Amino acid sequence: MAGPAVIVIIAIGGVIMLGAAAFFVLKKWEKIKLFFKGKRIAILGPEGCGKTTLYDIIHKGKLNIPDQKIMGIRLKKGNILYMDELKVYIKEGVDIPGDDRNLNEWQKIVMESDIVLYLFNSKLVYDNNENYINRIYNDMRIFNSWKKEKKNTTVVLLVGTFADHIKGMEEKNEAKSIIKIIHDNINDAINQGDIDHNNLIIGSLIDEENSKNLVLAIIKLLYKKNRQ
Ligand SMILES: Nc1nc2c(ncn2[C@@H]2O[C@H](COP(=O)(O)OP(=O)(O)O)[C@@H](O)[C@H]2O)c(=O)[nH]1
Ligand SMILES: [Mg+2]
Repeated sequence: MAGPAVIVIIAIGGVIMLGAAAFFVLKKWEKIKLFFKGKRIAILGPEGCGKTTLYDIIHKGKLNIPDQKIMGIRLKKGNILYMDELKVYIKEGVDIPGDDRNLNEWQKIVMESDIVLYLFNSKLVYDNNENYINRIYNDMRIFNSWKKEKKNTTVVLLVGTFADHIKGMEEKNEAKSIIKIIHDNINDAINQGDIDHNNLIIGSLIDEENSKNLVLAIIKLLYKKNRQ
């Protein structure tokens, strides 16, 4: 069996191809560091969606960007991005249990963060799993009610993981229609959370290569958003 290769990480609003996000982040690394310095990031989401895995990468990860030619420009060999240079305060992913337990704790975490990375299993959303989608909807509804109440400006990014479990994601055009289905399936949740429709990234944490691309896509999206 061929190993999983999810080579496209897609953000609504644009396909972030393998390499393109790496190129962007490498080029802007100094500015990106300035942007992220001191930011408080929380990783939340249902159990098993990859929070601890992502935390480990952002907390202490090293992203090795291999020698490659992108858009006609050859990157230098041996570029390593050290994630701890971002100097973010990152809260290890906390499981949101899907019921009303610990609501005060979630509220505190959401309200005290500049950025919330809300992870979810994109395969379950793609399969239109009603319970799972309702649950995301509910979480977004609650987040939004807190945000409104406190006039809070926390940015919520929806990060779908487990794209490697979806057949067809390794092919660019097919991946585009898959992402559209995922987007449609959580459209109500996005609206309920009053979340920017561009704040949706789908990828995988199955291996180093995929994780790297997902993290780069997250960094690129957050940085670009800030520049708008
Ligand atoms: N195939 C696949 N496995 C993943 C992905 N993300 C996380 N995992 C695995 O799922 C399990 C749960 O991940 P973990 O980070 O502990 O999830 P948490 O409960 O949200 O902290 C671990 O065995 C991970 O290696 C993914 O995108 N694809
Ligand atoms: Mg965990």
